[in-house]
Amino acid sequence: MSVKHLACLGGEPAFADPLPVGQLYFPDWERYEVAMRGIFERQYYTNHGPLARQLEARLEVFLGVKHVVCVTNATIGLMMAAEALELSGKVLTPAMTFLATPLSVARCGLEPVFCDVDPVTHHMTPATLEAALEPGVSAVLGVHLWGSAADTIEVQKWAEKNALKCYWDSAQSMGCETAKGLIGGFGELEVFSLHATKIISAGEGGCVATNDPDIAARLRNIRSSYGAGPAVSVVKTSNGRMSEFQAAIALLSLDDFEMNKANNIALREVYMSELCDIEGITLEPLHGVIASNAQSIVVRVGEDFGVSRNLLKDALSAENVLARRYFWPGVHKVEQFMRQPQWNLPQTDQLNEDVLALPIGSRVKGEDVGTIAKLIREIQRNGAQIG
Ligand code: T4K
Repeated sequence: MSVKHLACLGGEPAFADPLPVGQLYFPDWERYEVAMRGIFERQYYTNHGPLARQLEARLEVFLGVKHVVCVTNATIGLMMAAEALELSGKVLTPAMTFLATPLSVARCGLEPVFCDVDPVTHHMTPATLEAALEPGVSAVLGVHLWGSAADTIEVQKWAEKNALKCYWDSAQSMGCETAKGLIGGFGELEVFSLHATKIISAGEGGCVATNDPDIAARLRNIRSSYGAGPAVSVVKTSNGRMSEFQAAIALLSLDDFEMNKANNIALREVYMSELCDIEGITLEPLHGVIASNAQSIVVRVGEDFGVSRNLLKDALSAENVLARRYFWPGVHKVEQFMRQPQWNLPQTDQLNEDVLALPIGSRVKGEDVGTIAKLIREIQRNGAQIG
């Protein structure tokens, strides 16, 4: 594949079809068809059916927790979590996250308070939490990004010292492990996404993991009045149910987790060797994990690259390489969450300007990574014309 003539300078795109950043793995049609046939034969389509229950049992083993409650998506799971934990007032959470994190808090009538992150790991620390703590905070909502992890134990210790509840937005962290245990069993509960862009996918889906039977019972009663198990008193119920169709896809995706993880790791290695000599491009290492799902490739675009991060993104996009600025604008810059005086989050601001997620997952091949690296070099070489 030739990258002689960049598409942003009038050439043909290097890729005929878009290369997205998400995992976007779906099993072979034949396996999917068998699973769907079973649902149609049983004529049981949703409301905590046999496949949703099977998925919960398998995820309990996979995540090493006592209870998994499958839900429609992680955003709803996070909202149900705040209700199940009976939070009030303010929730302290990093601004370096996807919009769903603070939205889930605000949707429950709570106020998100943003903390900064460590510039190297991109994650919150006791020091960044301490700097942001203010009266009225009742809980910490931790976030793990990119297949890395925050220091769960230190964050929890800090939360306990300040008499705060601690729960985790682990939307991106399915199948990750820290030296202190699998992601899933930390804090009061952890919420995972099973969106199509994630390593285990239900197309659209999520789950909440907890070791606390009372929290699990509240979550099941908040999720639905159907198949909830013993009724317990909850403030509100909702509809966060996972359909049998979603559960069927997630079960097949779970079967193939190791294969998809190995594919991600192999692609990551190609990226490492292809990008290592490009001045101004740094592939962010994985932090805080002894095993990662490796589901994201995140680079920092430094000034010495010579082309701005935004121009690089646009130039790649013209080649059908759909790089993403996770997260831009920062959630603290979104109107709903702005404050006066403005949030003082210099490390998050910097990362929001520098970081770019590159394609990985089932649609990407090793040779594609070579082409992406060549494109990045070409874009750098032609910087004067592009900028
Ligand atoms: N907390 C955190 C920390 C999260 O990262 C997320 C979600 C959540 C909470 C909430 O989880 P969910 O409620 O979604 O379960 C994507 C994902 O939609 C979102 O799940 C994810 N995080 C976020 C980081 O990224 P977008 O809007 O940036 O991209 P999206 O979904 O439009 O697709 C990405 C690329 O893939 C595009 O180039 C289009 C392509 N694509 C996407 C889909 C879904 C396809 O080609 N086919 C597809 O079916 O949000």
